[in-house]
Amino acid sequence: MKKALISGITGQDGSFLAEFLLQKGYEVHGILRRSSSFNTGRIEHLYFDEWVRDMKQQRTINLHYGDMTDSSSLIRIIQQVQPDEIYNLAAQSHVKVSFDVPEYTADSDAIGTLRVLEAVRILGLEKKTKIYQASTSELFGLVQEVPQKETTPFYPRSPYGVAKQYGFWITKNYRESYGMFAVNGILFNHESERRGETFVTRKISLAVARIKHGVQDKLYMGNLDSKRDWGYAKDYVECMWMILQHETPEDFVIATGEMHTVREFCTLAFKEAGIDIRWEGEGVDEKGIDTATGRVLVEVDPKYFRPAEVDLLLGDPTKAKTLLGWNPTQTPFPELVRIMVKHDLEKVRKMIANR
Ligand code: NDP
Ligand code: GDR
Repeated sequence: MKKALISGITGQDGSFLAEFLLQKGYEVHGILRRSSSFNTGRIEHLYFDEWVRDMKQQRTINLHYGDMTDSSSLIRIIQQVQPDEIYNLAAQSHVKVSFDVPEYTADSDAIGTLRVLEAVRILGLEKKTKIYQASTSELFGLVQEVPQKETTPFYPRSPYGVAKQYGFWITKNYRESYGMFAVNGILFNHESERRGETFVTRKISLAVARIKHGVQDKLYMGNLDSKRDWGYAKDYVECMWMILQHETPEDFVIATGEMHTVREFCTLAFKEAGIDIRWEGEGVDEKGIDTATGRVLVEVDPKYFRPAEVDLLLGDPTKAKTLLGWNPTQTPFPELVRIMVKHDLEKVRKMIANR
């Protein structure tokens, strides 16, 4: 039985990847960081106490306390688990927040990656353990070419992007220096019903659900013109695994090849909830108005603007399609919006019912 270790297992991608690997028959281990409140909400269904495990004969995940900023914990966990595959997904992953906590972001996202690579080397596991590094389209930042592919030059635009650029290069450097199977998936934005609530798509789907159920008046947004290549997270974790199964260690862009504005996401999300909105005004004065009632449902609040913005991201997934056989259009954009809004309408409905 193959063993996989996932850092960031409690996050959006980590939870989907854990499910995927369990289904593939892996023994799955995850790194859990200490938190004063529960941070296992996305993986509770995969994690039972020992006695429940025995009773149900169910395959479960194994959790280990550790932190990306703590080398000793990473070395200890990797030594204990002796993983065949490490998926390094843990990160301070919020771009705007990285402007507020740049040093911590560099520590966890850049040096944290180095710590994982070094731990594997210190433990002499270079030939046994394959490493997947969660790289990002934020590396392209101020885009030098449209669409972006594996050869497009990087120009990160945030402390997060800069930290992830270090993570990208140190992964490649350890591959070239020590012959390790250490690879980057350069993933474009991917969303789901498990997406963190402060990322734009989930912020919208939750607000739409609350507005529909009458428990929120308005949605305040940042840059509505921003364009992203949005895919479904569940499809993307499969590709992480495929990248590690490829015969040679290579970096891959993973994207849908389709781009939409934040405004389009909003319009479609409201439509899913049966609300048609039209847009009036420009810049900070732009408003999304309910065409049926004339109520203002969306306004712009400059506090959500970023010191430096990434205006557009559009990926070219040709390499992943050709070499890995990955299908980038499994979940088309309207379907992604539908999944998220449907989920949040039900979530808010239940919340109200339980009051
Ligand atoms: P999330 O923010 O949902 O999850 C991040 C995970 O990292 C959580 O499990 C979090 O723990 C953990 N974590 C954060 N800091 C530390 C730390 N210091 N030590 C240990 N664990 C830590 O991110 P996603 O699942 O969306 O993304 C996964 C990875 O992929 C990230 O590295 C992200 O930067 C990258 N990425 C994401 C994309 C996307 O569109 N989703 C696109 C491209 C790259 P906790 O639950 O306790 O907060
Ligand atoms: P991003 O995702 O920065 O691309 O990083 P996010 O959803 O935060 O922003 C996407 C775009 O929407 C604009 N925007 C807003 N964003 C947020 N969060 N809140 C708002 O109110 C809002 N209004 C407009 C942003 O300015 C931006 O242009 C995500 C993360 O998952 C990273 O970890 C990952 O590496 C990249 O995607 C690829």
